[in-house]
Amino acid sequence: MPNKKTAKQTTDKKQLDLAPDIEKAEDQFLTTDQGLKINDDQNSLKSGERGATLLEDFILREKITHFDHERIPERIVHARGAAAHGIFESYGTATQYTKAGFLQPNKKTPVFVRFSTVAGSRGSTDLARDVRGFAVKFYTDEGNYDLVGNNIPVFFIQDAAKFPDLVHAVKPEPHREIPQAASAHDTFWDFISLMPESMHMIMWAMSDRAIPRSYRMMEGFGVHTFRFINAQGRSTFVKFHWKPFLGVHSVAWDEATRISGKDPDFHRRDLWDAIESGAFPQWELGVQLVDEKDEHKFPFDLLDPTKIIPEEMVPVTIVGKMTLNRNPENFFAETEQVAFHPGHLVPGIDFTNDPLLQGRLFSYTDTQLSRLGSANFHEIPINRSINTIHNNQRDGHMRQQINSGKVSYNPNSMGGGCPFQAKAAEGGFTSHAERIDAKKIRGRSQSFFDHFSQATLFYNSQSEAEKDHLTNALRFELSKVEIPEIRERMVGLLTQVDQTLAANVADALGIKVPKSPAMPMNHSIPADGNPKNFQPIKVKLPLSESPALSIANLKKDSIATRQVAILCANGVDDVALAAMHKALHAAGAQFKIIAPKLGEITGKSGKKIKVDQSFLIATSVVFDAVYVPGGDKSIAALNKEADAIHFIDEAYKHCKPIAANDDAKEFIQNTVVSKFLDGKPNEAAKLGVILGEANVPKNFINAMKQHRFWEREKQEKVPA
Ligand code: HDE
Repeated sequence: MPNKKTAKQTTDKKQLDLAPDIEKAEDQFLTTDQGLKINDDQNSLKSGERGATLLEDFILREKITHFDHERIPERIVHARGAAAHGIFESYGTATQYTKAGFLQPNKKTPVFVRFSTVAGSRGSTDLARDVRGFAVKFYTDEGNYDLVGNNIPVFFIQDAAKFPDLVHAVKPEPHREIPQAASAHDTFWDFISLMPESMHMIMWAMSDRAIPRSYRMMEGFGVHTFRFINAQGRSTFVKFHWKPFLGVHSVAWDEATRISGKDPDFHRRDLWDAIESGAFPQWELGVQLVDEKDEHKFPFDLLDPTKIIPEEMVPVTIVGKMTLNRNPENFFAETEQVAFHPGHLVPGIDFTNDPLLQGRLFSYTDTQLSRLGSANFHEIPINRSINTIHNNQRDGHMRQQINSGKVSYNPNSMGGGCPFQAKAAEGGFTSHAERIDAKKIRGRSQSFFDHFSQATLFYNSQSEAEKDHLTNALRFELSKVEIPEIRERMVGLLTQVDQTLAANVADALGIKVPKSPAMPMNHSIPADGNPKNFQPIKVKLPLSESPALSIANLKKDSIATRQVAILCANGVDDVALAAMHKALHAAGAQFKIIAPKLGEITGKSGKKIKVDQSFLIATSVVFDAVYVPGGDKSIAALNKEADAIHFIDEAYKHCKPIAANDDAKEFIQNTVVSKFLDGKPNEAAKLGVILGEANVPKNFINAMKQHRFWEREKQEKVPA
């Protein structure tokens, strides 16, 4: 596997140009911000050794003043994130639909990608049940193109006017700033229960997609319908998809809550470590294309951001591959200061009239002005275009560019007419000349009023385990709601998605399923609107299930980068351990040796083995699978470690593959595994527990490919 050095070498030259201001302090003197060499950075200037500090100490004042101003406002949403640099390689499969330079054959374009949670603050946990942001900045030769998407292909609301309401509802309640990074509270569900248009998104947000195993194992979506424009000016509707090479995987909710305590940086660390180890995360970019003439052939509106186009109706065409191969040098300078904007376009891509998208086009520049503090935020290294900038914009806070000459207007003769406008043939951007003939109104099309059919499609498409998880998520969230009327209204809305789902949720809440939902269902009505005209309608979709919506169908035949915990102590069977090591390494998985103490252990044959973690800090929830090799002394030691027994119990509870050699049996008998599977090796194997002597590594790897054995959840609850 390439190491960090190779990773840097593979980086495109242009990527390095993006950060011309990287400061390396090696072999340099300490200086003030004015370049003055500092002689004493340990003591302030005083009137005598025990005297008061002097106001004159400009070195101290500069240091503390800068420190006082180190923080900038966090993003109003998507505050917590992690990012990486990479490269996008175009396959050139969409050239008949778009003239975008970065999508032409074999074109390579540097990218910077930021993943995020939405509701939590900068310091909140990675494992919140939440939508994940998936924002990609392509540094193209034609200017920056930002694909600012999420890991869920739809949104809560249809119109940008409702965004501040949605965000106020989900953020911590204003009187006491509780809860952090969680939607499980009154104000969120109060709003949702009055907004039936959110029901499709609620299905996704309560599904396993909202608790990903890794940023590297999520799909990404552009959400809105955009347009591709080809060289002849023809427009084709397009929806963007990112498909991860590692498949799509989630964690269990109970596990997510524990990771939040044990390692709230779990996703951030996972992304960083994968890149540092040379296991570069990869996605393919796919597009769903719809001819303009087919705009109205669907039973839903392509402009409605609460709808998908099922992949079974319009297949995804793969157009390129993205590889993340370089971690940022500095979190603040890059991950924090990067400014995305869905309005950063290149020729060949354009907007549609999706009313959510249209509102976003205003919001992103506006928010950067207060967050980054200046209209010159495009000059921050991470935001700079690799295409040179020439225009007549001048001055402002923190201007970096030194514009020479006296001409800063257009048209001009004194500057020879420069900079020139570019003809379309020269790459000048022209907006798609969409025909518009309409009255100016505030309103919403009736074609946006079907709020439930795709929610039902999503629910029906889930596996049994996913349905259970979704039901339990709703039970959990609504149990946290304190006002009974909100819970009842929500169950009423759920009856419109699926009766069994509504009944199962109602049961946990100790309430009856209402015969019909509270009326009016929709409270998003203008003052002069008639509630009757705002009732949701139901359309018939041409399919009742979409396999592409279930992550159970999105596994890959691989265990690459999976994390395995190996529990052992002095006297471990190092021959079995070496065989497992070899097999896991060959399959691309990674593992850690966990023992009672740090340092080294000695194997049965006298071999020294380095310990990676002691039971003091090790926790099963950050691993994908566990292996226990035999060795009498090692097993006797593990039997005395309550944390080792808990490790297996917890891994079993979270449905992870577990393997143990025959001579580790005595230890396994002390764990919850024996309660369910003692004397039933065949049943054990079906449930991802590999016990035995022969083929343990091979069977373990096959079990790991399944990721989780959710069938175990049907058993009596595991008290771990
Ligand atoms: Fe955003 N959104 N958003 N959003 N959004 C922001 O911009 C906004 C929406 C998304 O890693 C903000 O720079 C409005 C949909 C991502 O830096 C802000 C509306 C989708 C990120 C903003 C939406 C997104 C943001 C906050 C409804 C998926 C993080 C900080 C009209 C397609 C980007 C910032 C990053 C960030 C506004 C809805 C994705 C306030 C008004 C739909 C991934 O400008």
